[in-house]
Amino acid sequence: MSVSAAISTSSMAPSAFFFARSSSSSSSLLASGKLFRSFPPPSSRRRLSARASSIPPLEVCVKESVSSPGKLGDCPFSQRVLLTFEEKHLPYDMKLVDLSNKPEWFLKISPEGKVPVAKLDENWVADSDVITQSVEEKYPDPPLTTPPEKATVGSKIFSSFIGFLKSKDPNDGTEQVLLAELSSFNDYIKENGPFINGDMISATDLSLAPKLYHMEIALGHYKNWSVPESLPYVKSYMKTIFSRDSFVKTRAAPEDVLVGWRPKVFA
Ligand SMILES: N[C@@H](CCC(=O)N[C@@H](CS)C(=O)NCC(=O)O)C(=O)O
Repeated sequence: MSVSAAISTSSMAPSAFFFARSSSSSSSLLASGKLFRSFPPPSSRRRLSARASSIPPLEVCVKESVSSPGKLGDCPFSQRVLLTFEEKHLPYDMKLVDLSNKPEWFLKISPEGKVPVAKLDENWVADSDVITQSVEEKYPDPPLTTPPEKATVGSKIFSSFIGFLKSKDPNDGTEQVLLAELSSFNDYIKENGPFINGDMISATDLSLAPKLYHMEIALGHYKNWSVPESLPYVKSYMKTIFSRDSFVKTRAAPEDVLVGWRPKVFA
């Protein structure tokens, strides 16, 4: 059994296996310097190294893959938190949780049985909104705060996507609702992009991008649908964020995304 698989099925308290980490996890890559071969440039490389060695890895419980146990699964809220750690160059230590068979230690720290949960200042904190806000306060550099007036941009896309995905009637208007949300996002990015807060990626992008990733995979498969060519700014926004190093390192496998949404499609 791999170390990660052992972690995900263990009944030990997380602190008991604090050092038993997957060799491919971000913090060990940071520690070994493997991430620095070609990127980022040398100046920030030094800063990153110093930071990685001075901050102990943040513990975070995330969903385990269903198709490949021992790997990261398909929770967009977990990815949002991991993206925040990556963009802030914070080392972290993932605990993979099998949500179909939740271990006792996990239910103790997450009574609602939900991921993500992160340990901040010795307290386990639930909910990606709360976690990312607390991380921003504790580690403000680089800043990821989205100005309040821009923080709701794109916020209805996820629920519109789910409405369309679940719909059994092609004429019930759910596709049009999604298209209207995407269209207004397209106009916004055209005017204000490339990111929601302009030139720099920020917290709202990190919340929205995993949801757009799920939308692309799930609607592509279950509805043979894709973002129309008439919305080029949405398409380029997705392409830009999906190809970012932080996103590639934290994204779910497409097969997990499909398995994850299947019950909603066939409910
Ligand atoms: N509002 C929460 C939502 C978290 C959530 O719904 N997580 C899902 C996985 S993506 C979960 O843990 N569900 C419990 C389960 O599947 O048993 C957040 O932003 O963190």
